[in-house]
Amino acid sequence: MDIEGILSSSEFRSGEAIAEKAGISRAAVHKKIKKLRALGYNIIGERKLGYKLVSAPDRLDPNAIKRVLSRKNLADYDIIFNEKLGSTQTEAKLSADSGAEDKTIFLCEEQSSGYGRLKREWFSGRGGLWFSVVLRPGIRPEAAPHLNFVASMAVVRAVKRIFCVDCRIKWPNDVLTRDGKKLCGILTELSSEIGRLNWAVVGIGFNVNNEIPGRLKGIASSLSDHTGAIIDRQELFCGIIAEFDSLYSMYLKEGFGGLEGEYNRSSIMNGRRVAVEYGGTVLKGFVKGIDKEGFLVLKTEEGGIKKVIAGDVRVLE
Ligand code: BT5
Repeated sequence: MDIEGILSSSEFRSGEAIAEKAGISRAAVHKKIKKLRALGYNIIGERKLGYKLVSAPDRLDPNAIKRVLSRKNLADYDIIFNEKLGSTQTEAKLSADSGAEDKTIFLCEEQSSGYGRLKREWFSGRGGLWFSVVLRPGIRPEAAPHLNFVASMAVVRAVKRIFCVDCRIKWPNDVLTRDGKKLCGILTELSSEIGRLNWAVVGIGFNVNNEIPGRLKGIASSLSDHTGAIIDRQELFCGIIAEFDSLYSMYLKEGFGGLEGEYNRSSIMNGRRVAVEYGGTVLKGFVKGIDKEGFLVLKTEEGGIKKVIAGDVRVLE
C-alpha cells in the first residue's frame, strides 16, 4: 500500500505504524514524506505523534481513485490513467476495438486534441476532468444516445449530492449551470453491426478547476467558478462513477423509460422555443419534453409534432 493511502487527515499516524503498514523501513517513510511534500502535499510531522495529512494537491491520483472505487464496490471500473493524452476518447475507442472490457475508463489530466461532436475542438487544460468509459451494454445501436442521457444524469446527481449545486441538462449532451453556461459536454461514439452494438465509448469533459479560455467565457464555466472554491476532483470523479453505475444498472433493467421522469425534471428546455439543427435542416418549435425512447418531442411552428433523436439545439426564448 502506498503511504498516501495510509496517512490520515483526522489523526496522526506514527512513522513506525506507517512503515509497518507499507512494508518499508522508517527511513523509507521519511524519504517518501519528503517526496510527497515536494509534490504539494501538506503533511505535518510531530516528533512524538507522527504524521498527519492537512491537504493534498489538486492532482488526480489513480491509486487513491482505485481505493475509493473499491471501497464503494465499484472496483469493476478499471481506471487507466495518463498525465497527458491526445484524447481519452481516441484511446478508449482503440482499446475497445482490441477487446477492452465493459467499464474500462481512460482518464487524464490534460488532452492535446480533445474533441466534441463533429470533431469540434474541446478545450481540456489541467484542472478539469476528462475521461472516456468503454461500455458493452448489449443494447440496440439505435439506443446508444441513451448512454449520453445516463451520463448527464449522473453528472447532475453527483454535483447536487456532493456540492449542492443545481445544474440542468441541455438535450442531448450538455450539462449547464442554472445561468446557462456549459459545465460539461458528453460525447457517445460506437461501433456496431446491423442490429448489434459492439461497444460504445462515453466521453465526459467536465470543467472543474481548469481555466476557461477567453473565447469560451461567454458560453462556458467551471464548477470552481460557480462555487468559488477549489473542487476535490477525485471526490467528484468517484461520485460521478457511483451515480453512473446506479443509473446504468437501472437503465439496463428498465430502459430509458425508467429514467425519463428524472431526466425531464433536469431538462433546461421543456416548454422553451428552440431551433434544432439535424441532418442539414433546421426545425423550430416548442419543446414538449423528452419521451420514453429519448426523442426530443417538438410542437413545430406549423402545429405538428416532430421527434428528433440527435441534433444541435439553440434555445430561442
Ligand atoms: C461536446 O461536444 O460537448 C462533447 C465534449 C466531450 C469532451 C470529452 S473530454 C473526454 C473525451 N475525450 C475527448 O476527446 N472528448 C471527450 P459539442 O456539443 O460538439 O461541443 C463542442 C463545443 O463546445 C465547441 O465547439 C466549443 O464551442 C465548446 N467547448 C470547447 N471546449 C469547451 C469546454 N472545455 N467547456 C465548454 N465548452 C467547450
